[in-house]
Amino acid sequence: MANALIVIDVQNDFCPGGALAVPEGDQIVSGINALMAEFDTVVLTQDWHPAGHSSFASSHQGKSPYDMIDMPYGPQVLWPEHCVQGSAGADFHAQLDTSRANAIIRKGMNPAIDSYSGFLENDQKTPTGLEGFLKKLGIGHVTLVGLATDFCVQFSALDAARLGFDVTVREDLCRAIDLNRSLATAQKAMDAAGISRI
Ligand code: VGL
Ligand code: ZN
Repeated sequence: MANALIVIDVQNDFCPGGALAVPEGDQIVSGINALMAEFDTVVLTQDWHPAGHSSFASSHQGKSPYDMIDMPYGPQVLWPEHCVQGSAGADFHAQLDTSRANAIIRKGMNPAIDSYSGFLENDQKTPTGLEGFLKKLGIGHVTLVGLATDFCVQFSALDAARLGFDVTVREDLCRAIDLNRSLATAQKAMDAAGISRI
């Protein structure tokens, strides 16, 4: 079975200086570029929200970033405004080698639903098309890297495992937000799903 590398959300807003900066988020870029050479298929995901997206604290009166709210699909963390479509913050990190990407999957475009995973939106129902893209290419194993380990990488990895892919997360090429021990919680969930963390 063929392998694919999935590079999650290596975008300016998730790097130091960005709107939702992940500590050391920029330090994984050169390692990811080098790893691309080992894969025939490379997919990049790009968080791509319309202005006023429902995951932004600023879209909810009286709410602050990192508060929780109940959405129709379940609990949701509220974030600073980030990765707004067409903004510099939504661009890939300038050093990321985007020339190797077979596909770029954009997510979080529905104003009413957040999307951490590259496969399914947070309602756990609406597909992005990534599953079909990979399966049509005969890909059975996916390796994930990127930002952030405990949100978009974790949810992409769990969906990939649920959809029948063998999944490896290269934790050395990921960095975490770590809100309320979310990194340890994510690691436990990934272990329980049979995902290899290396
Ligand atoms: C992400 C929070 C909000 C991520 C995206 O890429 O991990 N986190 N949107
Ligand atoms: Zn987002």
